[in-house]
Amino acid sequence: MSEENKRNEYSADNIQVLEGLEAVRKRPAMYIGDVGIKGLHHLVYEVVDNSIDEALAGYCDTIKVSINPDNSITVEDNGRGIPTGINTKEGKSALEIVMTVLHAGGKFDKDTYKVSGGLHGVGVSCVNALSIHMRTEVHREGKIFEQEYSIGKPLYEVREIGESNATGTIQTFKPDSSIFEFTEYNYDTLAARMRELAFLNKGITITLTDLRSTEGEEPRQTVYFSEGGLREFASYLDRNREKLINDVIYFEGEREGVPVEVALTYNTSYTENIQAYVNNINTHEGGTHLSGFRRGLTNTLKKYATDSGILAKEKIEIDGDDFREGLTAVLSVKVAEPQFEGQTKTKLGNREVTAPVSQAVSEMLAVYLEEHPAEAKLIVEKVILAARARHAARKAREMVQRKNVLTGSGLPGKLADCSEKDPALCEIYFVEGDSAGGTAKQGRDRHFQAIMPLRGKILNVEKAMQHKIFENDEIKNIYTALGVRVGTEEDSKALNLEKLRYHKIIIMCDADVDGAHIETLILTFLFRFMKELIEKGYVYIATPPLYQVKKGAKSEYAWNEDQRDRLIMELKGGGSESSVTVQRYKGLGEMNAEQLWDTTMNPEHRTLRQVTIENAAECDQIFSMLMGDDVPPRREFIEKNAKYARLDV
Ligand code: 0RA
Repeated sequence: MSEENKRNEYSADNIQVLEGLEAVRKRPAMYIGDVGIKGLHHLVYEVVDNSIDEALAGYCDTIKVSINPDNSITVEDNGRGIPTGINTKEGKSALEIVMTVLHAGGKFDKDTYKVSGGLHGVGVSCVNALSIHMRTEVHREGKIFEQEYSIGKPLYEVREIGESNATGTIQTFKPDSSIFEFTEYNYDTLAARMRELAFLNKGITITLTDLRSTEGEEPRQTVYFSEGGLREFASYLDRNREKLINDVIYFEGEREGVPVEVALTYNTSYTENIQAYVNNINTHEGGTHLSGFRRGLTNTLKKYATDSGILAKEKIEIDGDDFREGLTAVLSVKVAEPQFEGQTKTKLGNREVTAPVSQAVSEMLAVYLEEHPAEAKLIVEKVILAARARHAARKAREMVQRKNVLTGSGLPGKLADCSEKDPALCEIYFVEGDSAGGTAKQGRDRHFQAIMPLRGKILNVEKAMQHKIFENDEIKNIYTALGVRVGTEEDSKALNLEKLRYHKIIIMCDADVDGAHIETLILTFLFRFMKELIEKGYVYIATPPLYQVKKGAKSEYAWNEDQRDRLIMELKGGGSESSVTVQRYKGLGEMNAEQLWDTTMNPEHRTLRQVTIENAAECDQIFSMLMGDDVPPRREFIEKNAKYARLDV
């Protein structure tokens, strides 16, 4: 190849590189999911993932993450440092290539077992492309190197700036505010992920520090470190539940070349909480590894129950679900080339993973049951109880359904339905109390808005057995109005979503403590029995205003104290103070139909908060804590998070 050709090829490559990062900026959501609060935090996870990979390769044990005063992020590790030498093919520093070429992350080190992927694994160059400024510092070979970038483009060539006898990589980036809807980081969101990563990768110390506005105070800092890995993760998830057995049953090893780590325990609740991870990514939608887990669990418990003779007396048929009531488990597998499927790409498709996981679970469980007959008996008895409850629940449900057929339309009598029939255009408001329900009925646009008043506190599903849940009037009203089935025999989690009658399900409660409680009760029911509705983004919370500020015929609404005070100032203008009146709304009932429409129901003015599941492991725990038996942690949480608890679920 002539010199000339080589040059051309080089520049062609160059153009492609530019196109690569240009594409990231043009369609950021394709690379990081979205440009909202989630995507913003995703950038951090992406950078931390690289340090975790270095730790998994065995070269790094400390990662420090800081939120800087300007909401930029610094991630520092003590790994080998990204190589800085000139890459002969590209004629550029390896560091520059890692930072500016799409998917160039692990290219230089094929021998190490690199397992990042799925939602993450888009590479640090994506973060760079979406940052108004980024700086990388590398300590390596006794020296310190640096390079800076703006929207992914190097500001200068990699340069040497000093000497160092340590090794490691320090990445600092500031997300581009012209790309992201929000640029303010949430400590608790990052903390939940760092905690999760520490449990999933035992032995790594991850420190999170918030360096923003802490006049006079020490910066907020949390150090995450787990010696026991998933064993400790399972205990952590169950920390507010009552234990059925004292132990966490644990396995770590490799089966058929697949690294598997799994921990499980049982509590006295009726809910199942299995968190399954592939390459440190929570696979909400399950997949082949989860099937393996379930198979291993069911087979081994069934065999034990049969062999031990406990089952012989029972004339009851045991179902797969029965083995998982009160189960808390964490499963983590590493897959070299994961195939992620499903709506949110969080379902593992690799068939070869099922058998190794099933084997691992069977082995560890068989050994445990053999060695702990007293605990084994407790577990089997709980399974039998679950089976009995399930049979009772089916009977109750059949009764309800038969009754519904008799009443004609099958819709609850209290539902004020809308006239539109296309679910995509329809909304349903679940409204606290009959009187607010009446106001909402008058205020709504009946073309597309349906109103379903709920009387007082609905049943706390976290504390009730299944048959009680389906017999409860308000719960019945919720699921019959929605049109979807819950808790079928085959699979309690598979909703018949094609029957869903509304694509916006809006919970509208008073803006007070009782309202918050009812909101949480409804959300708990939806989370436990209709989780898909939340996952698909159909569930919203209405936000009625807290204040009305009035002067003469002029009236404005405020949703918080700042807004209220600003309105008072505005309306006062030069006029006398006494002419401005402030009304504090204690409940929806204090608004008339027109006010309710204007502030809370009119799509042009209202603010709906979409309910999302940010961190599945934390979410389960928050619901069990909020709704469970143990009062002190609940009180503590509510006091600490009074304003945010409802936003974060
Ligand atoms: C490839 C090769 C080597 C290190 C890394 C990647 C590396 C990348 C990141 C990203 C954040 N922290 C990191 N630490 C290391 C080293 C190859 C060698 O030294 O032989």
